[in-house]
Amino acid sequence: MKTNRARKGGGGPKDFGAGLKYSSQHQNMNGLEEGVEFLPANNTKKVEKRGPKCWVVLVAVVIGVSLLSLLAGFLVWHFQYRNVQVQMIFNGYLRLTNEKFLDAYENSNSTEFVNLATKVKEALKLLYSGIPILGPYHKESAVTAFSEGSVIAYYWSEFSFPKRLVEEAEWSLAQERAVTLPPRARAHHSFVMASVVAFPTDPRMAQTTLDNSCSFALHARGSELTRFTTPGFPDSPYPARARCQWALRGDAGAVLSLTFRSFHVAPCDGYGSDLVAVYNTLSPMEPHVLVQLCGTYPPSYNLTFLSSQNVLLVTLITTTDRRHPGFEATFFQLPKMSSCGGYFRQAQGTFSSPYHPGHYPPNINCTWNIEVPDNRNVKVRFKSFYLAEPDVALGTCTKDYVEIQGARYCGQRPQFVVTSNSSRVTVHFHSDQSYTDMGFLAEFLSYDSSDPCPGMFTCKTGRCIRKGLRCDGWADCTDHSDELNCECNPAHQFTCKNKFCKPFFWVCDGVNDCGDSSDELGCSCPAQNFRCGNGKCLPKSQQCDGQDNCGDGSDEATCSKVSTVTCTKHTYRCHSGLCVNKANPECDGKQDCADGSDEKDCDCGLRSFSKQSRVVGGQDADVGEWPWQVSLHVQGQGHVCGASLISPTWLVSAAHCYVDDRGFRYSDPTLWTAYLGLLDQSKRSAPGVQEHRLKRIIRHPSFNDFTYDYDIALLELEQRAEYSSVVRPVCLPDTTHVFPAGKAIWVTGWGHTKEGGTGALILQKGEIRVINQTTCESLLPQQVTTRMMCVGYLSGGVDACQGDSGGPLSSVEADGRIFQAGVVSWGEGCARRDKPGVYTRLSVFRDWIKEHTGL
Ligand code: 4AZ
Repeated sequence: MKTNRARKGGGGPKDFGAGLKYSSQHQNMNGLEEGVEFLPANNTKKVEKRGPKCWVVLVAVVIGVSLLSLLAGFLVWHFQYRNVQVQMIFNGYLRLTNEKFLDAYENSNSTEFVNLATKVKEALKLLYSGIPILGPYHKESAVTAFSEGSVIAYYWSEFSFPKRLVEEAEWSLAQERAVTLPPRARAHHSFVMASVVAFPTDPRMAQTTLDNSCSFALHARGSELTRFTTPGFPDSPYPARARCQWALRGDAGAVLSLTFRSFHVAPCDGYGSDLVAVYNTLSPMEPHVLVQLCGTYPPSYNLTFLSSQNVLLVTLITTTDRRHPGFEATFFQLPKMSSCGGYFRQAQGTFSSPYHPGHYPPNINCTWNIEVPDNRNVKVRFKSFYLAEPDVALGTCTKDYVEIQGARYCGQRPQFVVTSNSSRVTVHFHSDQSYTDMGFLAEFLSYDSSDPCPGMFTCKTGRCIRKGLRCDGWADCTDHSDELNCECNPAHQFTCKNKFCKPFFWVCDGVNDCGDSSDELGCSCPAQNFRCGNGKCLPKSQQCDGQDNCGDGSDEATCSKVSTVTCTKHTYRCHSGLCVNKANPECDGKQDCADGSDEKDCDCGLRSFSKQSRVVGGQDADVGEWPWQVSLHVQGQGHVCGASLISPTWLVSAAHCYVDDRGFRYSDPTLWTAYLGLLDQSKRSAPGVQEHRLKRIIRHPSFNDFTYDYDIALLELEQRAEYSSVVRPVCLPDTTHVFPAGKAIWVTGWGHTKEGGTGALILQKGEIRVINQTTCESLLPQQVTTRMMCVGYLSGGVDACQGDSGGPLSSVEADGRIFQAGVVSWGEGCARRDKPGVYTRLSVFRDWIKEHTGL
């Protein structure tokens, strides 16, 4: 039940509270006057001498006064609170079973509309008058629209209830009712209303508050797209404090498909933010809402919604004064699906929820009966799965779900497999009346029951993995079943307390690899000691004392009180020359330096799309998701390397990209073209993409073409880049900036999607983790220098590859800002196990960058 209903009159809980307080104070004062006035406060003896009689009188008076207060309080509560009137608007719909729909009913100014609306209003009044909990409190009703399907009338009714009756009334209005009213004198038939229901309305969306200039009715034309936008889109922001609605209709028997093509509303920040809602009816009834949207969505995010009948209502409530362009949407009608689901009698195939990857419609049930050849079993693999609804507890699946073999699946799930022990399986999909999602894409396969994964290991989830991955310390099965019941190899594996096996070099590396921390036990320092990042033990008293006692700065990195300390190579130096004992204080939204220099030059590391999409079937990046990513092309060769934008004129890249090779002069800036704001290599002239020539290439003078040490270059653009929603700079980390082991970082690029493969057309993104430097050195012996860092997964799978070189490693830091942690440099192959990618550590080069660019 919402708490912010309109309150009529001056009553309500707040007033009640104040009233009670006042009356009890008043009573108390009277009482105290009698008891205290004659007793000087400092004369305790005198108090004692007055004896028990006086004391009893005083207590009696206080008790009496308290009782009186209680009684008064109760009366105030009874009259002011229990009887306080609460004004409520309910939105509802009802079906007129024996009326024919006329086109004129779509126009609320037509005589036909007005006549039928009057009849409905009278009927509602009559209906309410027969219900004791509603009748006396009904104030007014109005019909807002009619739609087809016999005739559906959408209406609102206003009530003014005593507060104590609200819940009962709400319940009563949510019950479906049918009413037959007797024929009127000149009418030929009775007036039959079925399915009369209503629900409390967000008071901000009550019809009475609707701005007529922002209320639109649109009817789909054939199967053509009809476009609509928020007022002023895209040149001016939508109005502040607006209440807008778009009533969308199609022909009888059709359903509607609505797509938001562009969506930029104020960021979602809880109740009170701007909100767009889509309803599967023409009334803003919460139980029929399909989606509530706020914030910004990149264009690649699927915002297509299907209705279950021929109407949809889109509403916009704005409570903020923030300036945002709003949305652009299109809709069209299509014939209602006669059935969904089906019969498959084949060895393999695919199926999906209706309209996938668009949002499936509400109120739908589909069943797929799958039968593979008799001697085989069947398994179903869900490749993408989005059946999430707000307020559904994980594992309960009470709303939308997929049911297979008695088990229900819902929510958002990574790829999973359901296996059947027979040649048949039935998959049932159910969506309820509210909130829809993108649904699922599934494939079914037949397998030999005696050997479900020929030559491979079968995870308990049904997935097949290479036999060599069993008991290797990495959970390759999502349920860890490949790492259960293992005999660890004592030569190179550590046995965790929970019996998992992990490589020895992960023990005491500061990362809980076992999951039960047993690999990190016994590594700690004695009591009252602090363990440095480099493993050294120090007395706790030396932590945060302003001295770098560890030698790696870790004892001064996380101190609750930021203070000015002696400068070391691990403390951040403010412009004033003073140092602070806080890790990564730059651009974190808090001023740590007295001169504010840690928060200066912070126009970096922010992307324009506040809402990032879920990854659907792959790792394609979204437009504007990595606005500092640059693609460097060489004449006649296309994309060769990546780079990152750090200012309007400077890019950071890898030195090895600009070394002359086999007679080709890669060091010549005139051969290169930089593409900024690019997502798809095949769309280099797409809107927003900027093409720039290079003026200068500065390779690091210490770059070693054999070891790839100092693999960094600065590229100067001939013309200034123009910042936009898809072109923005990344933040550069200070020399002292720490990207700790285990931190998740993103790598992006158009490089090969597998070793020896081909480059990607769409910018790819992959989430990888910072690997401890000692582990990095032991995995790539004699090859790693302090200018390099390993980032990736030792299990392999996600990595940079050929063509990603020069591109950025983007790390989301405090305050949501993105700092570049590294530059893609080299690796032993791509995505191999125990061979993470190697990156140029950018923080090492902060001063060198400043020296050459002034940044
Ligand atoms: C390359 O050739 C390359 N796996 C870049 C990164 C990695 C391997 C190769 C890391 O540009």
